[in-house]
Amino acid sequence: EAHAAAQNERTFIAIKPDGVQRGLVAEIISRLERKGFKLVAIKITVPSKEFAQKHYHDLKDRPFFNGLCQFLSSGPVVAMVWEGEGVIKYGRKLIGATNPQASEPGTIRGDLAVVVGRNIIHGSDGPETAKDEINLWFKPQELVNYKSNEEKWIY
Ligand code: RTP
Repeated sequence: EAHAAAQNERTFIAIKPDGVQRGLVAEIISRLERKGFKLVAIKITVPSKEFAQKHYHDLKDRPFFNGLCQFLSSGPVVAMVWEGEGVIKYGRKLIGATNPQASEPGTIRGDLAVVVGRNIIHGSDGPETAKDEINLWFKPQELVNYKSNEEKWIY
């Protein structure tokens, strides 16, 4: 009760084209759902290259930027917003280190991916990027507010 505001924290998580093509959508959603986080927005979309460049604008000076944007726009992406206390930071913990060779077993990338260029999933790295990425990928009316019956057992 006292932490009601904290429970409304939101992050942007996307299953990249490799994760979708490999049939890992349900597996990934399941892990976030079983943890106790709440899905408040979801869609499948093929982003344009321009859109991918906007999403990854912070990385525009990196050598892999072009290939990364090319890849993100190469097929369907499952874009989601997840909600819950600590979801930004713990979401990244569930996802695992950027390079799957360094991701711990038990994490999404540790269990399901092998190389950094095909690491199947993205998660916002902080409150500011979470806000920006949610606004980039979703219209406000695509975010759904609801109470789940399980919340009183999670919090
Ligand atoms: P993400 O944003 O996708 O969750 O990844 P991250 O914060 O863990 O990593 P970041 O450094 O922001 O990199 C974004 C994505 O770029 C690709 N990448 N490729 N050396 C490479 O070829 C390289 N380094 C990064 C990865 O797909 C990474 O997730």
